[in-house]
Amino acid sequence: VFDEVCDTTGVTLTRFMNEVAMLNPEIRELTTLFGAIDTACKAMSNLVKRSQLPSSQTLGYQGEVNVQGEDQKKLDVITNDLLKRALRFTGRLGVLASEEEDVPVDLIGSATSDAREIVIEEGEKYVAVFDPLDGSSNVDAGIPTGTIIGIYEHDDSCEVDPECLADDCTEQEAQCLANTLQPGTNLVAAAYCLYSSSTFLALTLGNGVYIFTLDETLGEFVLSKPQVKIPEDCKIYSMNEANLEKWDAPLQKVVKGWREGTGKSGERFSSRYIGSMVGDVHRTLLYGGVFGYPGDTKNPNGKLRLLYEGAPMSFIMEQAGGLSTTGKERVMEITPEYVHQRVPVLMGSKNAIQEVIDAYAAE
Ligand code: P6P
Repeated sequence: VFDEVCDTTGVTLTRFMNEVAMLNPEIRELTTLFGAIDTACKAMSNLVKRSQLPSSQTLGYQGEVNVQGEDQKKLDVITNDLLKRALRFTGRLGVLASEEEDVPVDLIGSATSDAREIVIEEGEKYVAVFDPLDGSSNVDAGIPTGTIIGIYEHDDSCEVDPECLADDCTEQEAQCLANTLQPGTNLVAAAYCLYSSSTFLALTLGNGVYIFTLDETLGEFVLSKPQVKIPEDCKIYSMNEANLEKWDAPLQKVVKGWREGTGKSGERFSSRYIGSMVGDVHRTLLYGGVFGYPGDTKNPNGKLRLLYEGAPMSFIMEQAGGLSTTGKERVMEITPEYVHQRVPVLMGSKNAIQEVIDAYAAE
């Protein structure tokens, strides 16, 4: 369906979504959400760019610590509120969860200070999970940063009695009722915005990956790469090698093989790592390679969050013909037990990731 109408580069994201909605009426509400994401990404791109001006009020720290225990930069808070507002006013979302929020945020109020305040309005069809500004600590150095978004449908699989919302929901019960504990295989859409040499918006609705580039003269995202496919072979790996000695033995073996040219491909790989997931994943998607944040002896589940980093990026990677694994299982098949759960991630070119999977299977 998409190919006939949406492979023409230059088409704007607005027109792309309108044509997809015309051909697929059942996902019309989903395309409305992307109108909000389109606007929010343009606004966040502008905020990131202007944050380095002396006159900017968005520099520095908010003076708060978020649920991750990280010093919240002003930009983290501003972009989180911006994206929350943009999504909220579509009226299409029942709940959303963000890296910067400690529990899923109802759309009626602001961030719920207590899980019991989650209000799930009947009729809202979607749940959004997002990291509003991943890699924000890089902004002050002018290194690319990005926004990661996953969209789930409300599923009524949660057996918790909603009555508990009135008085004594545990956080897990609230997360269950908020439908934010779904595996990546339930994602209906995923997207990232990359604030770099250009501003890019990559998305999948489950039928391939489309990359749009912001044309600032038009003020519109225009389709620049339809039906993106990641090269099956590659010669790039992208991980924080300072942790190598703490990785699992099978992974150490494979990475050393890539370094020395003694791996399956016989090729000697180069290392490229900017320490900003969206930038590293975007390069991996286009040039081929393996991006990873593996688990190690200090952090067995690595650093990246399953719900709003690992799963949405894995969906995009798989839709582009790549693979995404923890080494032992497919990232998209893991059901989160809590909203900020971390997950080891190794994603990218099919043949290189298969080499990792085989090494773990052989241990
Ligand atoms: P390290 C940024 O802080 C981030 O969450 C991801 O964007 C990035 O891939 C990773 O952490 C970098 O972590 O430990 O290598 O600095």
